[in-house]
Amino acid sequence: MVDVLQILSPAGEVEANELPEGLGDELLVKLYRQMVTVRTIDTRMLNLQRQGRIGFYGTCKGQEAATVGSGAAVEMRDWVFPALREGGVLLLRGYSLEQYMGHLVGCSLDPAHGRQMPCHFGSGEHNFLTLSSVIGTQILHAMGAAWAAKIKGDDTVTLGYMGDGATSSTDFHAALTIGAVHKVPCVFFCQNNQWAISVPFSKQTASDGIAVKASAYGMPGIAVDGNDVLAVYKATREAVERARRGEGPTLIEAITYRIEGHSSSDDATRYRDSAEVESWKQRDPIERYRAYLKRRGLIGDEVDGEIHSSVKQRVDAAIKAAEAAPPPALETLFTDVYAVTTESLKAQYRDVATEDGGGTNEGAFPL
Ligand SMILES: Cc1ncc(C[n+]2csc(CCOP(=O)(O)OP(=O)(O)O)c2C)c(N)n1
Repeated sequence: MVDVLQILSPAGEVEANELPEGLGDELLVKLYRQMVTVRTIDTRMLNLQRQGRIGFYGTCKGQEAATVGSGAAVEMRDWVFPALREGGVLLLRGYSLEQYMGHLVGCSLDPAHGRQMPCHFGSGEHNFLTLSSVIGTQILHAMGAAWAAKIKGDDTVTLGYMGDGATSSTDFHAALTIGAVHKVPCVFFCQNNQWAISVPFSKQTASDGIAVKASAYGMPGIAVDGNDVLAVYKATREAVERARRGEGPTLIEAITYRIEGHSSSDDATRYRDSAEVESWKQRDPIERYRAYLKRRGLIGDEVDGEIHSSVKQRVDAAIKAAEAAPPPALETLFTDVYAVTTESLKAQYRDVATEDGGGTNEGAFPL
């Protein structure tokens, strides 16, 4: 059995001197606020989907520590290549709640102008690729971008996420092989949430976890308690620093659990035992971290209540703004195609604008 890095005990205690470097009081509380934000959004979004107000959603519930802890360990100049559940990392990087809700609603606040599958956030401005539903592809992209950075002499690191299911893809093999051979500055981060839709981890691989696979590729492999935000932060931070020093990639396996169904289209009660879900709920990453922060005196009931209510207010306001916003402007259908809009696209715009009266200025191309 491989050693699993853990800093926070299940009761939320930390041994003296075990706190990772660089984690000051402000960042400790920020991590908590961010985990609460992700949980609040997920709960609301699943409800909104059930009410028919958004089309599709996949939650990160249970995986907040793995997501937020790893996302906080990279710098803004680094690039993130998410898998399916890392929208919270994009929020950490400054993407607004209005953009987040706008994307889910598909309105004019959506930076993708409603032309992306819902719950597939991305933003070039935030060095964050679009969430990847095509399982495994982003692992190669993360490796390739890191390799490019190395060739160019940038000191940028890439963080490539994947689920346990993605480790069975050929892209995983290719990315880790090439990444280790060329010592690229990439951190491969596997969120082992025990299920790939209805396939349990025991059917995914017969190996003793994912981290052990790293040694065959020629890189360090770290197994970490994915419900322990401090351990996740430490493991990722060290891997990022190692990559930045030119020492090559690291594979991190965060051992965690997907509490909800795979997505809003899934009924997980069809294939897994509720007792298993209940046992993981007992290891809730937010409860555990809250116990630690309270014990340290960094938050009390009052501050905790303030965090929850301010997050709720901000989420409510963002939903309201997204639902009130108009659809994306008609001309974006044409202006988003090429850097410079061609004459034939301008002519098509004029036809459509005249036909449906939806253009900003009938007959004239707006840009
Ligand atoms: C290349 C490819 N194969 C199959 C699918 C169908 N599919 C969608 S999600 C999923 C499971 C993903 O599991 P995992 O990588 O563990 O991520 P998780 O959903 O658990 O976060 C599969 C097989 C897909 N989207 N892409």
